[in-house]
Amino acid sequence: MFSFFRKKPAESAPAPTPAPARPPAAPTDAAASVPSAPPEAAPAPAPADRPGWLDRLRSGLKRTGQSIATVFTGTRIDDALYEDLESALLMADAGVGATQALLDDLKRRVRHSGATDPAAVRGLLVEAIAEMLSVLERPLVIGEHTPTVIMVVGVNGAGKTTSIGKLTRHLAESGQRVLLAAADTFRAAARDQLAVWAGRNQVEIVSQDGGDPAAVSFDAVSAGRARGCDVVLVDTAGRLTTQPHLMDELRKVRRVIGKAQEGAPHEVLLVVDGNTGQNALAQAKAFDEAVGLTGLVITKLDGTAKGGALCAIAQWSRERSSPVAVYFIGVGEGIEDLQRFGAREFAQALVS
Ligand SMILES: Nc1nc2c(ncn2[C@@H]2O[C@H](COP(=O)(O)OP(=O)(O)OP(=O)(O)O)[C@@H](O)[C@H]2O)c(=O)[nH]1
Ligand SMILES: [Mg+2]
Repeated sequence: MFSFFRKKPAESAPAPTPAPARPPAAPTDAAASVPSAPPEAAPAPAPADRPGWLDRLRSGLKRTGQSIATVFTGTRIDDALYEDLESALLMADAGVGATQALLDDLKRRVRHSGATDPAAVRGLLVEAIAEMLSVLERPLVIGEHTPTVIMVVGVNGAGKTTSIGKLTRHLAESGQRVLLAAADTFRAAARDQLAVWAGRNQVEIVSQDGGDPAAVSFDAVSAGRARGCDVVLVDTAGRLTTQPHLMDELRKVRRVIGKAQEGAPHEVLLVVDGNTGQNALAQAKAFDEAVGLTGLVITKLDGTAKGGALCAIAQWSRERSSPVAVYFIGVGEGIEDLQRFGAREFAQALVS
């Protein structure tokens, strides 16, 4: 059965310990706290939801897929087919390295299978892409730590706050006690936006009027520990990777979270706009260098011609000592439009 995330019980189930002391900060306003159901009650989203979002992914990636699919409309498997495929993959932002690796793998599969029909080669391409992307498929694990602290980063407008809102819905519906940290302190509107999601999902939020993002994060993680929350989600301000002082600020947030809870944050998620194309890889590398990523969320896949960029990200992820996962993909603005990433589903949608 499909599950949105994996719940792992804490090894020694530590009782919530008092948070370390910090010099007094600006007042914190916490919204209503709703008692949560036991974690064991965690239901997965109804499988009936799946076709809807898959259709949206398919139609979103159509612009990527059409150019790839037209490669296989001929009658012969020849050099021209492979050349056209190479161009189509590059146009879809798969990148030079991943494109070459896919072509080599595909040719090997064609030889092995003895395929003579371009339509069969298309099926083999789906297999090759699915295998390449499989390194990115891993569920987000909640429950190894209390709370599990998830820091969310990315460039401006990537979809961080919206993705946090949607993820909160899934977590809250599964009986997880969630606390949101409004560490985007640049704009009051950012705080308000997160507060709307907190209200919608009836979860707690820690925010400050103005103030320092690291201080808000510290307060939130400390509050999460003291209140026995399962998950603390830290929303940070969008930033360009080319602005060193903003990347330094993010490093500080990460460091200070570690002071509030040893070993935290447990996940550092980069939210990437699916329309970003090849630049997605550059973003991943820059944020990884600054704060050490554990996973990605790719948003706006309901309308992009750049879906191939995931192949480039998969190649990069595979080269790391601990591969970065794509935990979720966003296929729309609605609350149900955040879904777990599936390599095969994605490969099929990309080549359909
Ligand atoms: N179509 C579509 N729109 C999305 C998706 N995810 C987010 N959006 C939209 O993208 C816009 C920006 O989303 P935010 O969540 O505010 O982005 P952000 O990264 O928090 O932005 P900043 O905090 O300003 O850096 C909003 O209009 C969202 O509704 C998605 O998966 N599909
Ligand atoms: Mg935001």
